[in-house]
Amino acid sequence: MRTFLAVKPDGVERGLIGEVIKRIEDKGLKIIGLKMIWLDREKAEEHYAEHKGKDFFNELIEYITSKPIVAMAIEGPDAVPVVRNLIGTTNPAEANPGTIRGDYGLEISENIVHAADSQENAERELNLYFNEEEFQEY
Ligand code: FUP
Repeated sequence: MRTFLAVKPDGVERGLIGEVIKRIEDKGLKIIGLKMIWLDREKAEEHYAEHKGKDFFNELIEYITSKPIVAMAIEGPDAVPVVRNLIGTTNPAEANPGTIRGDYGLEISENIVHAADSQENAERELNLYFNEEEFQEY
């Protein structure tokens, strides 16, 4: 199974790219695609389309376009739920210690990482950030 993860602007700025990669690799998952990109507003709104109209939407778009992100395609058994468990719950203040958000975050608006929450969203997000030929099978 494949999933999509991104280190968000606060994670990039705080120098947590390596820490996030380390946790994915330590778990035994395989990174098959990796790139740093600076989202424009249009792409950010497409990514977060499900949240359009919510009170935090504008702040979310401003934040996710404020600095580069690091996008990853990850492969492994049950990759979608396994990666969701690695990152922890959405609000870092409530996320369990041992998870990325639980260990490094305090604010819901700056929660360090994003990961797809279903197989359907994983496919959608992988297609948004990568072309199939960019994946390395090894
Ligand atoms: P997640 O899948 O864990 O990233 O969480 P959601 O898809 O529910 O939310 C997407 C992003 O919106 C979160 F990463 C942070 C932001 N958000 C807020 O800023 N305030 C909220 O009340 C909910 C989400």
